[in-house]
Amino acid sequence: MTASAAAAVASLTALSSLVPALPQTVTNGASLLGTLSAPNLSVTGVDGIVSWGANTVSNYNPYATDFNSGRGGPTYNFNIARGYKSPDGVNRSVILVNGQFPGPTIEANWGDTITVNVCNQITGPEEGTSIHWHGILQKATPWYDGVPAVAQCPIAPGSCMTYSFLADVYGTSWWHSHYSAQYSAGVAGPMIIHGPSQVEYDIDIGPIMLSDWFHLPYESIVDEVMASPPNPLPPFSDSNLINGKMSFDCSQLTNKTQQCTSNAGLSKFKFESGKTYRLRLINSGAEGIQRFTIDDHNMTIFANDFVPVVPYNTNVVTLGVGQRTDVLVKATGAPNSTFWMRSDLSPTCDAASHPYALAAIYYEDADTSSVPHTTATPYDDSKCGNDNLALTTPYYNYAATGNAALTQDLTITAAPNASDVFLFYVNNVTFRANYNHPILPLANAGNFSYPDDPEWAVYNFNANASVRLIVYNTFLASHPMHLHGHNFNVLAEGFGTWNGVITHAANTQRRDTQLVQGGTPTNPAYIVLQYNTDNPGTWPFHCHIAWHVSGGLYINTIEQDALLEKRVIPAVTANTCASWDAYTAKNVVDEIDSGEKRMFKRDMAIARAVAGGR
Ligand SMILES: *[C@@H]1O[C@H](CO)[C@@H](O)[C@H](O)[C@H]1NC(C)=O
Ligand SMILES: *[C@@H]1O[C@H](CO)[C@@H](O)[C@H](O)[C@H]1NC(C)=O
Ligand SMILES: *[C@@H]1O[C@H](CO)[C@@H](O)[C@H](O)[C@H]1NC(C)=O
Ligand SMILES: *[C@@H]1O[C@H](CO)[C@@H](O)[C@H](O)[C@H]1NC(C)=O
Ligand SMILES: *[C@@H]1O[C@H](CO)[C@@H](O)[C@H](O)[C@H]1NC(C)=O
Ligand SMILES: *[C@@H]1O[C@H](CO)[C@@H](O)[C@H](O)[C@H]1NC(C)=O
Ligand SMILES: *[C@@H]1O[C@H](CO)[C@@H](O)[C@H](O)[C@H]1NC(C)=O
Ligand SMILES: *[C@@H]1O[C@H](CO)[C@@H](O)[C@H](O)[C@H]1NC(C)=O
Ligand SMILES: *[C@@H]1O[C@H](CO)[C@@H](O)[C@H](O)[C@H]1NC(C)=O
Ligand SMILES: [Cu+2]
Repeated sequence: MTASAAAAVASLTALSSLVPALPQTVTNGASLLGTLSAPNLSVTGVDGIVSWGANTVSNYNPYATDFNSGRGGPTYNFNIARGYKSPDGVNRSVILVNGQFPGPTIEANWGDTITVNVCNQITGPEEGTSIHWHGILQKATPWYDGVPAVAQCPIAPGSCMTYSFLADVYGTSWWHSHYSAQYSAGVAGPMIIHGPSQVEYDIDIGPIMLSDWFHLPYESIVDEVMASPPNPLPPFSDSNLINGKMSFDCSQLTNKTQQCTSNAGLSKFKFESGKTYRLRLINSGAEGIQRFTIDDHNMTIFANDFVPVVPYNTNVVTLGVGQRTDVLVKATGAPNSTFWMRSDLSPTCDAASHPYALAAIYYEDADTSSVPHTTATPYDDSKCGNDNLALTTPYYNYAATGNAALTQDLTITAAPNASDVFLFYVNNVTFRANYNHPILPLANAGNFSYPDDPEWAVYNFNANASVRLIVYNTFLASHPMHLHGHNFNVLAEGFGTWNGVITHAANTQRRDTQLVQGGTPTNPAYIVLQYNTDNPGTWPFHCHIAWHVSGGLYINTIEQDALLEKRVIPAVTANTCASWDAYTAKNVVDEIDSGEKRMFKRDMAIARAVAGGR
């Protein structure tokens, strides 16, 4: 712990009471998350559906069952607009859905159809947007995956788009903007799909979003990331939030002109002695690996991402960006007790100025403004990766089916380009989005030739029935690698060259995001992933660190191209391109960023002005 970070935690624990200095509306807008009024979620699903129909337990395997409840599902309206919020007491410009930070929680039952009307009301300045439903397979609707330049054009300023998709898997996830690093400005929220559970618990305490936080607008961070030297360091996050809340010590503020209030307020949770709780942990941050602990309490992990696992006990949960873990916690404290819940941006793995997030847990007889005096659980911070693969076994067997039909090596490198801008490369290609020509409609029309090749970074796997990705990371920091449209089996991880040995070959770890550790060109770190290409579509595979995506650490995969050509894409996709084309015809686009981002000239002017003031 650095001296200043320790001092910040000490100043909180030294308080005589935890009374927030700012109202919830100023820190989090219309969101209730992190307050004692946040509802517990129903343990019997939306509308109290306790029985999952005629499904037998083996049919609960979400990856072997195409389950449609046939009962429709919820509709949400998302209005995306700029605003100002002070989640940690520092007032900054944000972009929010319905004025909420974190954004609204989507809740549905397994097999329901989720409909979301998304309207882009981002002005001053305007920019595009698009929402990705992280972890949803989108087997019936690959065009609703929400990645601009892939499944659709960005939703143009002033336009709306309706997404409608099956809740085809169940568990804990989140939705977020996939336009550049826009989600780190606040465009993200939980997505809970209720389904069968292999464990029992009394209370579902709901989503717990863990996110690093920056005091600058995301555009200026992207600008810094994409700038030529002297800017060799990654951007350091300024805070760490639990459900969008943490208190920042204003004496630590680097930009003294920013409006800051100390003791803004922490997230609070209620426990009742003797009960068992379900916590849904989500790393919704931009960069950092989170280490989640609760003082004097152990946890039982029973799902990773959308994959139920054989329960195992731990005292720390590690989450790379994009990952989720469901845990059970036994409320073993006395009725009058209080404890700290903590999430640390890993001191070993992350670039964080104030890495320690705190929230308070109050048992039923405790005073809910009292300050916990408990001690942090020590943990092993040496591995910038996930729990060892040998620890994790999917609850439903989903072994990789033998040797894959196609093996694709993917080597991650990082280097300055000819203009001295530091970029990431996968097999020597740094990705650049072309928002006006998404590859899904092109592939559907039989067009697999890309005018700007190789920068669209497309891997067409054709009709190969399964694919094995061997990802070698020669960069010193780890990457949370996320595949859309699938959960993959994780066959192995290590350093050097994979020797072909599979961990738990009969039933390997499985999820949609997996950390590959940091490596070097001579001793790269690797992960070996395998999946069946049973989802004709265009599926991005990328690092989930916002700044690394901006730097081009991203590829597009196409699978079952012949089947994809036979599908009928609804007009809504073409409509996004019609309005985006009309918008960009009137607004000059300046391509300063190699990732999921095209900045407009005036965004750039603002970003440069902000950066210039430093
Ligand atoms: C959630 O459940 C806890 C019991 O664990 C209870 O004390 C609390 O009041 C509930 N929260 C709400 C908002 O009902
Ligand atoms: C935050 O800053 C904005 C822009 O300066 C200002 O309009 C808003 O009132 C500030 N918020 C608070 C709570 O002071
Ligand atoms: C947590 O688990 C460890 C290992 O099983 C055990 O030693 C420890 O006492 C447990 N702590 C609590 C608070 O239950
Ligand atoms: C909690 O209750 C125990 C047992 O009655 C008592 O010893 C302790 O002082 C109480 N603690 C607080 C914070 O009230
Ligand atoms: C990338 O470039 C290096 C250096 O030119 C070369 O050795 C390597 O084979 C290339 N890798 C791929 C996958 O093309
Ligand atoms: C394929 O699409 C690209 C991008 O829109 C276009 O430039 C090219 O002409 C198309 N090729 C064919 C054969 O239609
Ligand atoms: C599998 O992929 C390889 C390499 O891209 C390709 O040559 C082959 O045609 C593909 N096989 C099928 C059945 O599509
Ligand atoms: C280097 O990358 C930046 C950012 O993507 C781009 O603007 C610039 O044109 C690139 N330089 C060269 C020589 O390709
Ligand atoms: C400092 O904060 C002020 C007020 O939010 C802002 O206008 C300015 O751009 C910031 N400067 C830097 C260098 O971040
Ligand atoms: Cu990365």
